[in-house]
Amino acid sequence: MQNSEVARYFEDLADLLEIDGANPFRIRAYRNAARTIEDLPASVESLAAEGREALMELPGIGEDLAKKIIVIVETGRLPQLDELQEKIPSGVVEMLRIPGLGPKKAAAVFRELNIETLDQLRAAAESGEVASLKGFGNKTAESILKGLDQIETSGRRFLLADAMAEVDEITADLLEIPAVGQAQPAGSCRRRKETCGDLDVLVTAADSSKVMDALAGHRLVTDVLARGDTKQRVRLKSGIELDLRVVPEESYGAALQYFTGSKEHNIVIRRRAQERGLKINEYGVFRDDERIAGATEEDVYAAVDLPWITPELRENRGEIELAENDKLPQLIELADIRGDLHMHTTATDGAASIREMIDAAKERKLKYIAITDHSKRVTMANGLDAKRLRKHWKDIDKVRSSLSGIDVLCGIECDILEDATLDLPDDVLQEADWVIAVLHYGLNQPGEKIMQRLLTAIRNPHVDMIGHPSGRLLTRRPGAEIDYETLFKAAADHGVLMEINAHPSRLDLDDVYAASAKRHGIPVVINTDAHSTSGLDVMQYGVYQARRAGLEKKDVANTRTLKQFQRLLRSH
Ligand code: DGT
Ligand code: CA
Ligand code: CA
Repeated sequence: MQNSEVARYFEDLADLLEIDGANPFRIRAYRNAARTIEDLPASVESLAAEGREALMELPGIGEDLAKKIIVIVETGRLPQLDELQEKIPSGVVEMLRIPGLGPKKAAAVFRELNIETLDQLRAAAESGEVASLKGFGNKTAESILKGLDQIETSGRRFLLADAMAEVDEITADLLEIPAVGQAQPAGSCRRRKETCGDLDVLVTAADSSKVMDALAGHRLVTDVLARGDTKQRVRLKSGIELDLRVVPEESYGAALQYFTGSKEHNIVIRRRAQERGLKINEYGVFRDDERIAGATEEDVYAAVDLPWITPELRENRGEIELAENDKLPQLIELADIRGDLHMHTTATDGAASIREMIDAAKERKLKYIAITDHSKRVTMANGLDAKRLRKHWKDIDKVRSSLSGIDVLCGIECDILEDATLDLPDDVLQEADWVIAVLHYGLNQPGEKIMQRLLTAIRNPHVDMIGHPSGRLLTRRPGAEIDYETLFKAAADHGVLMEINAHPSRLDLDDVYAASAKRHGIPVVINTDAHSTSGLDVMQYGVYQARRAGLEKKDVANTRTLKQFQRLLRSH
């Protein structure tokens, strides 16, 4: 069972208890537990197998929660949750997503009007039934209808690459307006989170109405959802929504800090301010009524005795303690990358030839690459059998021997089959310069089977790296059920490297697991998995993910020279 699944039980429990009118402290305890479990680098299932004590070492997990976790892991159920679900239909829980409709109101429409689904709620709001409820009225009914429209699009998340492309274009265009001073994206986009719920942009401007008019008329924008003196919310053609905030220059740093988040990071920063007798908000840092900081982010952090913290780390996962002790990592940068060890050509499902990929890699200043086309199981992609693969390697060899300035490895992306064997025999793999093993099929198999497959690959002496370990596709499909603790232990033992696949819909390993791989001493390799020459440009997103994991240059194997890289492979 994956951590996120276990966490889900507690999130659902908290939602239901809220509708049921339970004690807020209890509700908060469950929400905190959900987050702790979600962010845990180790498998909560393995911890549960060790027993109650092991779980109780986790922050915020007491005896009661530990017992519940064990019950969930062992039985796949939580009796308390079952009871509440009997009592409260799922449609009522969904109502909590409607802005302005809290648990009390959701409970009221359910109990007084017998409404159990969002569709019934819409009908009742339109017919006037909702408005006639005690404490509701016409205004509430209208805002419920608006909220119902909104949640059709909300809850949806967007890939970072898409979100950044849009927010960067809009920000650049706003900066062209003479009235605008500074402008910058904030929120999850600035933190380079793998998916973004909405876009946040901050500007300083002498005349905010000019900025808002320009945004309303921007080519990417379709609707203005709300507009005030300093705030505007619009919807883009892509469906994502954008929050614009216009702030005074003297508040710009404080607002940037506040709206960059994460919320969890900000809560700790605010607490530090309180401990120092200060108040911190989006307008500045104040001692009594006097503003002591706010124009720049550096000033804001300095006011709470911290160095500036890079946005990628602002998740309250230990960065504040590191900053306090002057131990913030020197995070990897795109310019540190020397090689790209995962890409395809026309031999399988790539769009460019061997020669074109090599030339494109040289243009991007890469010093070495591996060409890693698919093995035969991937029939959709015209995967290579032993005979075609050997011919393909000969072709690569011909091209590389006529080239200078870049080294090219003859590689293979070899499928780990559903029956836990590899798609190509050992005598072929042995001839490769570089072997990536991956899961493509049977991702829904039970965790034990998945682990058996991954461990078989890791124990094969010819396998160098596990590619996109979970196989997830962001916003589309979850990854395989992996026990990462076991995976990383085995990889460390056998000297197998782990990939951060930089493709924007993969970013796999994710940030939490990449950090965990580092703790296990496993070098990570960031690769593009390019299927065309322009596919080589996504390296940056993999680097962002690595930065969110706190990785430094030395933690990433393909920052080394090819000689050092190959020595690393042999030493393992
Ligand atoms: P997203 O949009 O779901 O990908 O994530 P964010 O982090 O961009 O969240 P968003 O757009 O709701 O808000 C942007 C930032 O504003 C957030 O990271 C922190 C700050 N913020 C928003 N609401 C609150 C709040 O209620 N309390 C605190 N402390 N900060 C907030
Ligand atoms: Ca946001
Ligand atoms: Ca927002």
